[in-house]
Amino acid sequence: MSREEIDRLRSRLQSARRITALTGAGISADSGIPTFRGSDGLWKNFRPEELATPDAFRRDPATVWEWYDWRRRIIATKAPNPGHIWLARMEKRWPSFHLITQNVDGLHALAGSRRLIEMHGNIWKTRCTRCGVVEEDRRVPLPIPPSCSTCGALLRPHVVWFGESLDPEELATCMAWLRDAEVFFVIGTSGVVQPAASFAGMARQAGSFVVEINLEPTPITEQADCSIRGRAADTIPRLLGES
Ligand code: BJW
Ligand code: ZN
Repeated sequence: MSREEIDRLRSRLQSARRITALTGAGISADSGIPTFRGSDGLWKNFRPEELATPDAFRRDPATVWEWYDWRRRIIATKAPNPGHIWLARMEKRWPSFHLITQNVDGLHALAGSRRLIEMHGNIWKTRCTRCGVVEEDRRVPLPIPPSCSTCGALLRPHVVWFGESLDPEELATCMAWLRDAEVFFVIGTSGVVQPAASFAGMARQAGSFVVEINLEPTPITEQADCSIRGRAADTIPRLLGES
């Protein structure tokens, strides 16, 4: 993207009042957390689509928990990067800035974002398969498989797997935020997992100016008004920073 295009986008941001951003694994890749669909996303030759499902958990909860435990060990050593930090700062600069993330790593909250929806849940929470109690659990490593401190039944990660519904209230709030946005950012997502993959199209249809930030072209690219090729941790500060 040329300097003039960046300047035009920066001035559009200055005058915008309502901004929403959707993030995916690419923003946390800059903190050293593997993405899902790159070769670094593979774990013991399983694809995420084979592990992030209720069927896989029913068949073999220990293997699914081992994958989550592996990811928790990695995430526990990582910190928010300038991309997360600048998105958290946007809340202060724009009274109507909202953030939607597909990531379960908790790094946006750690960076200070509060007007935030973690639409696929949080890897640091567990949910009981019998009594449904949701608890924060930061043990690293976990005993595998972990069991409920209230009723003793098997715990599962408090995340949304393929074939499961998102929280309907949270989804309704996401829809309101994206329809309302004058500028809608789509950052570091491959744009293949629904319903998040449809958000850019919906925002555009509702009149938003859609800006994609990604290392590579994605199915979102053709729906975006502006597509920036680059690392999230460099590009976000470049767009929002003072210089
Ligand atoms: C960088 C970078 C850097 C790298 N800087 N960029 C309609 C049509 C077809 C199918 C469906 C449909 N509706 C529902 C479905 C089924 C399914 C689905 O979408 N399937 C498709 C794969 C075909 N969706 C669901 O089941 C969803 N549920 C639902 O819709 O309920 C209603 C319903 C149910 C059943 C039938 C119909 C309706 C739930 C989806 C839940 C997804 N869950 C996961 C796991 C969460 C827990 C966990 O983390 O373990 O969420 S899967 C995984 O993918 C995870 C991620 O959040 C999600 C998205 O991944 P993301 O973020 O895009 O990561 P990557 O790795 O794919 O991409 C990284 C990108 O970053 C790349 O583009 C890089 O280039 C870029 N990048 N470094 C900038 N430094
Ligand atoms: Zn229980």
